[in-house]
Amino acid sequence: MPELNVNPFMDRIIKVFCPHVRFITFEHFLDMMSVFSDAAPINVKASYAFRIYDFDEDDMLSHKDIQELLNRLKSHNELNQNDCDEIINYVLLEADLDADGFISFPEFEQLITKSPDFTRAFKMII
Ligand SMILES: [Ca+2]
Ligand SMILES: [Ca+2]
Repeated sequence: MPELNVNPFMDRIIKVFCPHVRFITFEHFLDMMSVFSDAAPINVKASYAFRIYDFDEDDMLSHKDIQELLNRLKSHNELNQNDCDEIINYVLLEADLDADGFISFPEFEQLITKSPDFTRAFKMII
């Protein structure tokens, strides 16, 4: 699976899909592939994406989580810190409906369902 080896989220993907094993089994692999396929319901994709992006696993996406997400993508994109801050602020503004500074799963899900580009973006990032 060469494309998984270069994936910047590989450690998170393994953690989310196979939390108790050290190696990916074939069953886990099939699970992963079914989530990444077009047929998977958007709420299933959203739930996996949320857990993958919640790097400190506190069930909230914070400024720090989004920064980490962007850091991992940086090797693929030319982003400076100003661009990152702008993106983070924009994402929080769009998604943080109750303005507590964090994106909860319901807020994330809502962001995802109103964004038609999400499925494509998810397949691209993961
Ligand atoms: Ca978090
Ligand atoms: Ca919130």
